[in-house]
Amino acid sequence: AVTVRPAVSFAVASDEELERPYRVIVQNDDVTPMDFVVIVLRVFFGLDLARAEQVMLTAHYEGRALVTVLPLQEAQERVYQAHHAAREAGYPLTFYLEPDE
Ligand code: NFA
Repeated sequence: AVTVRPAVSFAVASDEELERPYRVIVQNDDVTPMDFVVIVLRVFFGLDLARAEQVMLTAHYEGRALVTVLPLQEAQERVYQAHHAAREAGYPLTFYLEPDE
């Protein structure tokens, strides 16, 4: 039998790691329009309008805000999609992840 090993094993997370909860944080910037931030929070992270506006304003005034907590893999996928949409629109909107303990 042929055993295939990942060439970069450090980049491969275990199933357990992929399930660990991570905080998705949105970072303020001076360029991305407020309306665009609200749309991204609603479309990619499922926030309702009131919550999306609240999170956007918190980031705007405090520099960053908690968006949601998701398993690592899902968090990574949604951040990737949100970054893709923002770059396509020409905005620097940035999300990052941190382990939720
Ligand atoms: N600070 C941005 C503006 O004034 C709005 C923004 C909020 C951007 C939250 C990124 C995150 N247009």
